[in-house]
Amino acid sequence: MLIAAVSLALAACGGKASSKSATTGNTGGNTGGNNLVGIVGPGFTITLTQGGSSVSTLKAGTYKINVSDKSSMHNFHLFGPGVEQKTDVGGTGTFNWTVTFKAGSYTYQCDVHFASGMIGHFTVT
Ligand SMILES: [Cu+2]
Repeated sequence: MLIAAVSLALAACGGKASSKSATTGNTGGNTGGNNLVGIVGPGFTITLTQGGSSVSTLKAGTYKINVSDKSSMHNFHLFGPGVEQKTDVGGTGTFNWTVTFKAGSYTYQCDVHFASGMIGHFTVT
């Protein structure tokens, strides 16, 4: 009886969480809200995603960014109005940044290889 009730509760929760995830683009692994994921390396790639999709526009506000720097020859550098955050080129690791975006244009890049295409842009409105 108790087990059945718990299973029902879990099933109800699961359904709710997945429908919320679909509408907000939440990555699910974080606490919810404005969560972004930045990854650079191990190859010559750099990405910034929200809910698995590349970020092209965002609403102004405060965001949490989980950054994974997977290469000691690249870095993840995010900059724009009021924001200046970067990892070390020679280092690796995962980092949690909290940033506040204002209306304007933002860039994320590898400082060594942006001219080779390791660069992305998005607009905050
Ligand atoms: Cu690089």
